Amino acid sequence: MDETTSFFESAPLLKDADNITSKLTQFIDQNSSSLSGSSGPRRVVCVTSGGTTVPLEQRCVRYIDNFSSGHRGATSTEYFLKSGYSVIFLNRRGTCQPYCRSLPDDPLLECFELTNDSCIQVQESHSEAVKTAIREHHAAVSGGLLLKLPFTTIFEYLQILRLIATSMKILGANGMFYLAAAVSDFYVPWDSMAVHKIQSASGPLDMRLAQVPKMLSVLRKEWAPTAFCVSFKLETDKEILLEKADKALKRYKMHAVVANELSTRKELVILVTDTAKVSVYRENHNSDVESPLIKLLVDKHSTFIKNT
Ligand code: 9Z3
Repeated sequence: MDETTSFFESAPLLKDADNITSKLTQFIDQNSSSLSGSSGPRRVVCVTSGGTTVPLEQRCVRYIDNFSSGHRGATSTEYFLKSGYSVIFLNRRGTCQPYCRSLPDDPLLECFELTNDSCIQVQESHSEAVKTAIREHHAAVSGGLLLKLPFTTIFEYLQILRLIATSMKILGANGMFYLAAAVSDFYVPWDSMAVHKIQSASGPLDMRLAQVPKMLSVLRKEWAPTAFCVSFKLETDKEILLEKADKALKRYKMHAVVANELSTRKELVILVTDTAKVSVYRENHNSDVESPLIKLLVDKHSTFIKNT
């Protein structure tokens, strides 16, 4: 049995799989039969966002996590929607959500106040931000243009990604994958994982982590062979970033790889394709690097559709 098959066969059953599949079928049916302005059939992008956790116990008390805030995925989702795409937002529970960036960290407690007669009202200082967030989010969700699917663990993430990819197959070249989630490279296979909380009385913990199978290959070859695929490469050492991004582009046959360095990821990304490496900067401190990045990717996707 290959690594990918054994990952899925031993993964815990995805709760809610039927519900997710029916939401996906409905979303894709609706979007594949609708037109986007004058530019032909509506394009659908799956944006992945936030980090995956790696549970250490089946009845999970402890897990390994990573830094990802979900800002890239949430911001990019807004720009894809603005560009006329429909978005399947596969996001880590509790991370940054589209249209919530201009709200305070605890919007419920910080945006609202009680009036003298115990009614709830929006505080004047947050009123514009709250109205815009509600209006734009509501328009996207109720218009059938944004489907949000949450995950927590690496098992949930990869199982839902597979469901999304296989349901997006019918979109052909109009489908895009924008894989911004920070996916764990290592995990504890479910069948070798402790069932109960690991006991500290047994002394120091030695643990061997298995490698997560490289799903980018499987996505390109089997799950979504006709879609436009963009993956991300993150490094902390900028000396090796471009070389690694180039390797990923070739090894996984991506159409583009977005290379970014941890400390500058909000200011600069480098779009690597087989013909060029383009540095993409945010315009100023108040703008988003995702704005020019999504513009470039939309153009590349258009060329890809034309040539397919
Ligand atoms: C990224 O590189 C994203 O841009 C960030 C965004 C995770 C840095 P934030 O969520 O950060 O806005 O805080 N995502 C991909 C990271 C990743 O795991 N890439 C793998 C790799 O580098 C390939 S799939 O090996």
